[in-house]
Amino acid sequence: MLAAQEQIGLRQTLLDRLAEARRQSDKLFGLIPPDFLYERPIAERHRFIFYLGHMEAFDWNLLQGRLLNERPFDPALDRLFAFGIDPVDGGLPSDQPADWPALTAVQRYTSRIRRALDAGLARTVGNAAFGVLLNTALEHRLMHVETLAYMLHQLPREGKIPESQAPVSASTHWTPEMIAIPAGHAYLGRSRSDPGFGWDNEFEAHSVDVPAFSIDRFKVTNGEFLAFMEAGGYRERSFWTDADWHWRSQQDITHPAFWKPASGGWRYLGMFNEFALPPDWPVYVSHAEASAYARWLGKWLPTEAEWQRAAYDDPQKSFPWGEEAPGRQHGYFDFERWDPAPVHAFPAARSGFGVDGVMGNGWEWTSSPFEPFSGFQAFEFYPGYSANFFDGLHYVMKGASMRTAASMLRSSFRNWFQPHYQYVYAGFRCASR
Ligand code: AVJ
Repeated sequence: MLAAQEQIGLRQTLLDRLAEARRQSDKLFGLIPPDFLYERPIAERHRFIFYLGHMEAFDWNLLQGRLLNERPFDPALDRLFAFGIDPVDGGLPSDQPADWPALTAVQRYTSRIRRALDAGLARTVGNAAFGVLLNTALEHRLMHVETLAYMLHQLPREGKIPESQAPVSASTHWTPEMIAIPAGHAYLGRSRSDPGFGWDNEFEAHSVDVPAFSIDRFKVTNGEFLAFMEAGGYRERSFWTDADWHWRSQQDITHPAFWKPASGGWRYLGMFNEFALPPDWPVYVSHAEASAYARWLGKWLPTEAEWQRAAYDDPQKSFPWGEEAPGRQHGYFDFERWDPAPVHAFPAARSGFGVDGVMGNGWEWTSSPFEPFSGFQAFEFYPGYSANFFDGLHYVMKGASMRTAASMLRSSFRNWFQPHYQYVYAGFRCASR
């Protein structure tokens, strides 16, 4: 049992972190001119206006009955804004802008909720679930701040108010290579006695035997991916699984979503402007495109266990590089930049085995379908968070992007997406024997 004083300190930290997460989501919405809030830049996702209501509705639906003993806030809106995950292949949402409440009504709803929540949270005392519930609310919001960023990325330039971003250092000499990882254990998951928060899918801690393999020292770059395209990779049936080929053909996918054909080459679609393709930035592609690239080279995407072993040679390490808290020298994450940086830019983040850039600058696809670890138990207060996606149709991503909050840089964090989704800030590296 924590001393009362310590408990109050943790409580205040969580309330401060919720306030900071709200600042991040407000900032994101501040970049979208009101006219564009009813747009749906990605066919599979909701319109922006949904997410504006959703983050508050989620907090209210989660916390009101459990911490505050209050009733539904506005039952119709609480329900309208309750759920917002991408449907898998086939089902696209068909709602129209007019199906959604006016902006002023949504804003009234969200500010009333914030006020009621804050008043209620200030009154709660000694509730054992406070920590896990607050972490759930604030990490949920922070994940949406990331998914909103890649939605915003797909809007035309007129649809966003540009922000400046840190410049990236000019390219220095570097050579892609593969690193040999000796056979050994990969340490996955987290234990219920570990300090700090983890989502349901992060439990339990366990180790997996991983045979020796090699892995790319750096994420695959735009320049390397261009060679695959020029070799006809998008047209070569044998590089693609049946489902991936079907998707590629049906949607006529011929290049990464962040690239745009131009006379005499390719342009890169940055968050706020476009420019010549940066050859040494990580390529962001779907799982299907990443897998085809790996097959072209006779390689594969690392399994979740292979990735974990390459990143963490020692289960005691908090981060691939050791114990130092994540900072500027380790990469871009925690909303530091809108666009990526060269794959070789952060030697300070090198893992014990010598693998570069595993945290930040883009998530990394693995070949592992998203599945529960042994000992998995869904959160009773959020049963579908992970369990709804244990369907063999989603793949684990590890690492972090420029738009991933620092709290999610923990080694046990698992992200996942469907394989035919090109819009996430997700790249990959290849593995081989
Ligand atoms: C864990 C990022 C895959 O956005 O689809 C947000 C997170 N779950 N609201 C998603 C999530 C419910 C989820 N990802």
